This record gives sequence, structure tokens and C-alpha cells, in this order.
Amino acid sequence: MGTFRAGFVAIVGLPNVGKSTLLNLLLGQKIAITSPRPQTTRNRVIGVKNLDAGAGQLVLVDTPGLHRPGGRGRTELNRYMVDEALSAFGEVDAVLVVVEGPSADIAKRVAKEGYKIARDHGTLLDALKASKKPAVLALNKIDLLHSKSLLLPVLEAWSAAYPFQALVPISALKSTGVDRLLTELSALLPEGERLFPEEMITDRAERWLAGEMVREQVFLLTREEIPYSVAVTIDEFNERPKDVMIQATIHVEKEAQKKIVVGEGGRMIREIGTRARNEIGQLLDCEVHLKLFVRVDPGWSQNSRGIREMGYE
Ligand SMILES: Nc1nc2c(ncn2[C@@H]2O[C@H](COP(=O)(O)OP(=O)(O)OP(=O)(O)O)[C@@H](O)[C@H]2O)c(=O)[nH]1
Ligand SMILES: [Mg+2]
Repeated sequence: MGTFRAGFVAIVGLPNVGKSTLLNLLLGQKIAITSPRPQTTRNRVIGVKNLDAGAGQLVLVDTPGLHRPGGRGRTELNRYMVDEALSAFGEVDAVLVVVEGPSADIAKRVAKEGYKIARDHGTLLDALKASKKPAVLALNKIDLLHSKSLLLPVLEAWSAAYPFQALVPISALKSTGVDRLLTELSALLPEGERLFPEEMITDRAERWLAGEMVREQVFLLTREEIPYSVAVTIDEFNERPKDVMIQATIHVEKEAQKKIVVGEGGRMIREIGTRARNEIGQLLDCEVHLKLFVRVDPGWSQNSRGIREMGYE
């Protein structure tokens, strides 16, 4: 038998780079919600990955995307999210930094002038350097990369920025590069026993995951500021022998937002409910009854009492 390694790995990066998509892919099960909008993830979420052939256990910690919490229009919720991500650095054995390649519109310029790491990464790099943790870089979304010749300048820039143990091009969407990523990450973990039971997949209760599935549909189906003004609380989660009965409240900040979330003749809220019910059904593998309410809680995201009431503490 080889060495058994086990430890915590924080998945960090800017918003929308694909951290939660990658977590779900590595686990082979969806526990973290994802969307094309930045700032989808708000809390840390643990996913337990048991390696094949009993080689080890990776406890992956998904985190909110690192953004400047002090920017225009930023709220107490933004501060909470960034704190949640930054505090993960201190609590793990290794860090997985997820970044994206240059977008198509600047690819030509990069090919000519070389690649510079965007300034938005300042907070991330500062936290990483301060942590001194062993780290692996995943260059995600290579399926979108304009040209293979861009890989080298991007990887070179990142290896100059931090002594990464490995830099791995991946696609979390197309499932490329992930085996190597797991090998590189597990090499950074200490020898030791399993940290969580083998059958455990996440630290989050089904009740919480159900609320996230509702929030995900709001992120996917509504626009502009609405996703950022929404929180979901679970009022009732009743597991019965053959099904589960869930009652949830979607909190918004303004009357006008409530109108949109409910939709004409209740069309939007029904759509959110149908889709979320399917997702929760897959997760719990049973029949789900889901009842949704929409409530206005003016400015809940702006103050610490408001966010605490929505479960962000
Ligand atoms: N083309 C492509 N899209 C991807 C890939 N990985 C993730 N995405 C998409 O990128 C978007 C953001 O993905 P998320 O997993 O929610 O990103 P995140 O880093 O968790 O975002 P935050 O939680 O907001 O910090 C979604 O639309 C994903 O489908 C990839 O490898 N290729
Ligand atoms: Mg996420």
C-alpha cells in the first residue's frame, strides 16, 4: 500500500472563474451552485473527495470569488463574502488557485504584447503570499482559449507571481486536465488518516443545500441587481417516508424586485419553483414538494443584522 494523504484544500480565485463548477466535477455530484454571474457563491462549502485506490482524501473548500469589497455599490454582504474567502487561506493545507485565460477580445493583444496578470488579482496574490501555503494553479476554461499559443505566456506570468508546485490547464466544463490536477493537489497534503467518513460528501445540511438550489434558479432566471438582492431561507424542511416537504422564503430588498421575482400571474416564481424542485429532487433522490414565498426585507444586504438574519454569519 502506498502513502495515504489527507488534508484541506481551499479553492480560491476571482468571481466566475469556475471554482464551484470544478468542485462539483471533482466530486461527481452537484453540491455547489453555479451561474454565469459573478458572486454566485456566498459561503464556504466543503466537498469531500476520496481518491481512487485508497490513495487519500481531499477536503475541498469552495469559497466566494475574491473581489474588492469596498468598490461602488458594495454591501455588508460583499464584505462577508470576501472575509469568508480570505479566512480559508489560514485553515487549509494547500491552496488551489483557479484563473481564466485571456478573453477572446484581448487575445490578439496578448499574442503580440505578452500576458499581464490583471490587477484584480491583487487581493488573492497578497493573501496567498501571506499564507505561504503550497499551491497549485488551475488555468480553467481552456476550451474557450482562443489559441493554444496563449497558454505559455499565461502560465509563465503566473509562475513568476508565486512559486506554484504545478500549473495545470483544465476545463471544468469539458472535464479535461482534472486527473493531473488531483494528483498534483494530493501530493501537497500531509500523510495521515481520513478526516471525514468515506460516505460523507459535504459538511452542509440538505436543508441548506435546498435553499441554495432555490437561490441558483434566481441567479439563472433574473437579471440586473436582482440576484444580488436575493437571499433564501428555509422555513420548513420536513422529511417524510416517501417525500420531503419544503417551504422557503425568497427575500428581496424592494417591492419592484418582488414584482419581478413573482412575475406576471406568478409565472416567474412558478418557474423558479419547478426548476429548483427538480434540482433538489436529484440531490435528495426522492420526491420533493416545494412551496415558495417572496418577501421584501428592505436593505437586508446592507447591514450586519440583515445578513445575519439570512444566515450569513
Ligand atoms: N467554457 C467554460 N465555462 C466554464 C468552465 N468552468 C466553468 N464555466 C462557466 O463559468 C461560469 C461560472 O462558473 P462558477 O462555477 O459559478 O464560477 P465560480 O468561480 O464558482 O464563481 P463565484 O461563485 O461567483 O465566485 C458558469 O457559467 C460555468 O458554466 C469551463 O471550463 N469552460
Ligand atoms: Mg462559486
